[in-house]
Amino acid sequence: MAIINEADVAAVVARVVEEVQVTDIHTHLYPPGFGDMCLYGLDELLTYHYLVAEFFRHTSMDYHAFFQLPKERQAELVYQTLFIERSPLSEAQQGIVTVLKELGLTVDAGKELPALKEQIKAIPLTEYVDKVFAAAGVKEVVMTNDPLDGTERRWWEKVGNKDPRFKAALRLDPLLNDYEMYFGELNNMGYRVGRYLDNVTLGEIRRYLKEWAKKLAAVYMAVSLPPDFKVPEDSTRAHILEGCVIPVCRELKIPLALMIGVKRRVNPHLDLAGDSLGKADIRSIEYLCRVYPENKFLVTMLSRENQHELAVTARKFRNLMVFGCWWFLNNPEIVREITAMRLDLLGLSFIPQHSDARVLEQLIYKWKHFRRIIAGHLTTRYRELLTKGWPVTEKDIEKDVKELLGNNFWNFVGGR
Ligand code: RAT
Ligand code: ZN
Repeated sequence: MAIINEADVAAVVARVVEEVQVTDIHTHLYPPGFGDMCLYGLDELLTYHYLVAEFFRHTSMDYHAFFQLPKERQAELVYQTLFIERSPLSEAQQGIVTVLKELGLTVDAGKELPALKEQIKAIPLTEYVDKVFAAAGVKEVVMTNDPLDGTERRWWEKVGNKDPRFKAALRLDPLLNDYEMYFGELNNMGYRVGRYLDNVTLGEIRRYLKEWAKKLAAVYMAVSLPPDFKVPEDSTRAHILEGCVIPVCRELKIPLALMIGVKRRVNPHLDLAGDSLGKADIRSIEYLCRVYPENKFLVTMLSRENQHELAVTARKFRNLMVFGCWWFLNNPEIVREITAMRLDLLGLSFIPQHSDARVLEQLIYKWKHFRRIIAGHLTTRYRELLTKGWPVTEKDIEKDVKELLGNNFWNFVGGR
């Protein structure tokens, strides 16, 4: 295949990045077969907790009064405040505008919300899901699945997932972070666990993990953790992690995803929008990767201050795969900075982004915005190679981009 000219690099990279079909390794989406759990449409988009937090910056409205309103009314208030009364400049606001554009919706001069909703409603759901996946350039998404949530569990028991584009991940937050509150739910599900972690209880927790990872066909297990997360430690969380989660992941040969640095409910009145972040201690990741070389760890951290040491730690441990610019880091300037640093330190051996989409159409803007950034960085790097006389072909670029946005994940998980 022909070697690319320096003058053509930007266009070739842009095309390859545009065309690649992404594996989105962490979302909160559900397949259309899961009824109300599958969120889509403008009411859901406008009440995304990222936007709700921004709405409250501009209003003195009582928190409780807002959350009591029907979703449609909440969406109208957010739209009026963040899109009509002022220009939508933030990343989450820009995201809505990108979605409208990419779906080909017509925004009339009055920017009328009902008219926009009508245009979406006109498309049948199954067709709509296909349209969104196509517009986002996404091949498949990994969900966040929690059998300890009764509503979700019933979907798995009664219906199951029939859409192969949606892969499961067994989420462990209640088990690891709130065991005291949830061991009763495990009893309800037939697991003979107690409040204290004796051998019977640990064995039953392992049985729960094994059975549900298999039932879901989970591609990995995952947990979000606070900034003060520490292992080893004499705590319920650390004992369940080392005594149950790690051995079961090893036995099933699936990675454990650690999402570290979230401070839950800093402002509980804000509900999901009330979480914040803090810097975590990298030594716990070093410990896990060193002591459990047969286990695989997918890790993302929420604090900007942790990013450099996390990338350096991945240079030390091949069982550590860094992924994503998570949540408050998913803003263009920060994504640009983190992605450049990871390319410098790790070459192609990381997973640069995930969407964290909760509402279907968010796939469109999260990936559209990220593609622009990764294309910029890759263009600069290939241009440098050509300047130095290193030949680069279109095939080389295609292979690299596929590695970053899909193959790195599947190879780490264990191939398919
Ligand atoms: O990004 C988000 O929507 C957060 O609320 C969290 O869901 C976070 O991504 C998580 O998975 O805990
Ligand atoms: Zn998430």
